[in-house]
Amino acid sequence: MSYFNNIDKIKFEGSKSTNPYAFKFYNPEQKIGNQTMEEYLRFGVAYWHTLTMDGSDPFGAGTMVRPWDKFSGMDLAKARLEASFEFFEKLNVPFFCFHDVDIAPEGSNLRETNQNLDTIVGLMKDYMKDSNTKLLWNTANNFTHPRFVHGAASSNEADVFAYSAAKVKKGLEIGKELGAENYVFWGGREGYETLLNTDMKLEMDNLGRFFHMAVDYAKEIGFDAQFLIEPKPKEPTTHQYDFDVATGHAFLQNYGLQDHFKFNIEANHATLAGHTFEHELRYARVNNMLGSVDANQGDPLLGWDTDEFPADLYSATLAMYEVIKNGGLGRGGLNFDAKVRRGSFEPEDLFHAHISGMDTFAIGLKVAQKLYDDKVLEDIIDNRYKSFTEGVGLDIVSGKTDFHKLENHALNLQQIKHQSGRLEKIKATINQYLITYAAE
Ligand code: XUL
Ligand code: CO
Repeated sequence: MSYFNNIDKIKFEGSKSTNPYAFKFYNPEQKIGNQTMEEYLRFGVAYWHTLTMDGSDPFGAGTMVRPWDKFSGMDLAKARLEASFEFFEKLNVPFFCFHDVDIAPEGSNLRETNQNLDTIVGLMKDYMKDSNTKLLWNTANNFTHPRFVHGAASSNEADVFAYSAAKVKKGLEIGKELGAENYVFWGGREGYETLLNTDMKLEMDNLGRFFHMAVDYAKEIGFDAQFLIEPKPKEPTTHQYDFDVATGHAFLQNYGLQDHFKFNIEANHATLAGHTFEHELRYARVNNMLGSVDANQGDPLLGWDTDEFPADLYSATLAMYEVIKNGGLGRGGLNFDAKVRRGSFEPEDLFHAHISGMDTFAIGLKVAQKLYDDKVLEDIIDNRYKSFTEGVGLDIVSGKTDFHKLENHALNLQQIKHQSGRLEKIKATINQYLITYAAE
């Protein structure tokens, strides 16, 4: 059966095309540096937003009109699965991602839930045989069900810790079965609401134990995916243990886990943490911890995790600059953890949203590559820090000085010479590159 029968395969038609069902900037075969756009961008569809969720928000019911609405239970799961591969194929997208509960309904107990998962995963494997779309990552939803009311691996209830472990164990088995490139841990309820009833030390220690057990089990079954922590500062909990990349990095180091994980960085989570997207990417990159990206954007006027499709060219350019400097995303990719607005309820909006997101990041990639090739930011930064390449600066960075010598240097200074940061000039250059190279 066809779910999107009025839409054909989306092709690249160039920046002048007026066809809404065409890529204007994303040309999968175009070489950027030494990789094709498809290889560089590694786009993924988020199953939950595109196939599963219905557009409900804390104030209103679902609005989405979907061709699979008439089904329920396992029939609904099967219909969504069939629709998903039609969607991936028509969008020509290389990857997808899912939580366990996105693809199969929970049963009345864990055994039944696992049986449902087995059925769908078996079918999914068959679809994947005839498809170019691969699994970027899967994960366990350990936050929606009421059993996770006090957390999952950081719950006060040991039974919930065990239940969460069982779900991740199953997730790792599924990831192996489907050849997932990565496995994601987003600690939706791994945090706390109030310290008044919370043993913070035990919760964090347990979370550390949980991650070690996951690493051990993946090794035991020979699942070699890259493990990713997805930081988020709040929502649903008030305080989350993986607040941002820096906090997550410190956590991993505290618990001896830093060699087993990288980060999956989401733009909207960065904003919620009071950072820019590029800050989080840079922090991860310079610490060799950049693994993958959840490409979306927030609404600064609302301030919550609105998970909008990315359309901000400036932000996408600065994000892709970090990806290029990282030498690409390796086994990671750009997963659209993004949903169409509640008012964009027709199935065709799913295509418009993804086309727009893919074109946005294609422009970001092209412009960032040109900035990189022309060493626009490199030259500015090299020049700005040149005091550390000679004299006292070189002594500082090569560890050849101490407070005595530095005091002596400072006492003998006649005058400190500053140079302008030239921020306005830099921004004008970035605008010039955006306008000039977006469509090349
Ligand atoms: C929630 C979020 C999740 C993770 C996977 O804000 O981003 O969907 O990406 O659990
Ligand atoms: Co996400």
